[in-house]
Amino acid sequence: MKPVLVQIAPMLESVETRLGEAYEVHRLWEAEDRDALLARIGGTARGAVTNGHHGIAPAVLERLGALEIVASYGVGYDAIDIAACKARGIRVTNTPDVLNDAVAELAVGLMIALCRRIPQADAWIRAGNWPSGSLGLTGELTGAHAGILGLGRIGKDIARRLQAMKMRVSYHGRREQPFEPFTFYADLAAMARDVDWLVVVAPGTAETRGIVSRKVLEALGPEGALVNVARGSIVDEPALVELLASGALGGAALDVFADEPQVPEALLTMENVVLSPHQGSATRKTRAAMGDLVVRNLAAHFAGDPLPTPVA
Ligand code: 8YV
Repeated sequence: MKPVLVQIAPMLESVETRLGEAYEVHRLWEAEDRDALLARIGGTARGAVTNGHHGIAPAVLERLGALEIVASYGVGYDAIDIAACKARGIRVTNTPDVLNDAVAELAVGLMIALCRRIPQADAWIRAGNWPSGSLGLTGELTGAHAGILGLGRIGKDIARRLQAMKMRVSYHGRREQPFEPFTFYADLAAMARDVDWLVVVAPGTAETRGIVSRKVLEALGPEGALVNVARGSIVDEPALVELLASGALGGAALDVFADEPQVPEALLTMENVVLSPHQGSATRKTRAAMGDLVVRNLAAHFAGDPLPTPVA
């Protein structure tokens, strides 16, 4: 008999096919009556598959009495109650490293898009404006100073790419990393004051909630820009919107938001903002690698082998 899995959110089709071959998969998000499905499989589902955005709701976790493992298709596990899983002996896995390049690439792409006004340029040509005018001059990344909030695995990949763009790179995090060739700031607001770009790539935790505060955004200032490829919860979003509108903050390139998929309406009409719908890891190659890790974690668990990438 195949082990029973509950799948909480969609994944790449090829990964779903592999899961279907090895497990009896129940697709929770598609169920007409989720309550009824949970009642039916609550006593037999040994695994749950989810993603970084959906995680697993406490009310769902509670209903799955036979759960042994939650395998998440993403690196961030802020939407999974790790303590509750640990208390019940439920293993949790994520997909670190395989998405570093894709997320770093998007971070740099958003910076170039914002700075060189690529979305505006594209829209301007499409609107037939070129024969009768000029788009005007833009800023440039070369020579500018970037501050990375969270010099973890993805943060380092962003930092290296920004160095290749001939930028100066500093960072703020819980601790100094003396072997990294970037300047450490113990104080986030002090770093924000000194840099042109503040790049948020820290994990979404209780500690990082709201640390990009109004004070930090004001320190970044009218010539500064915020980039967020991590979690919306890290930034005071109402303050961000207000400061962008007043010009007290220069610009923002955002892949993540506090209440996804809702985006503050005011941002939609702002010229100094580039928006992206949480696409950091969303490439065919990276999603396939993430899916492969999910499949391998589950297979290891059910074979009684060590988990490739356990969180808990
Ligand atoms: C994805 C992410 O949005 O890895 C994460 O933490 O936020 C993203 O890679 C998601 O987990 C994939 O569905």
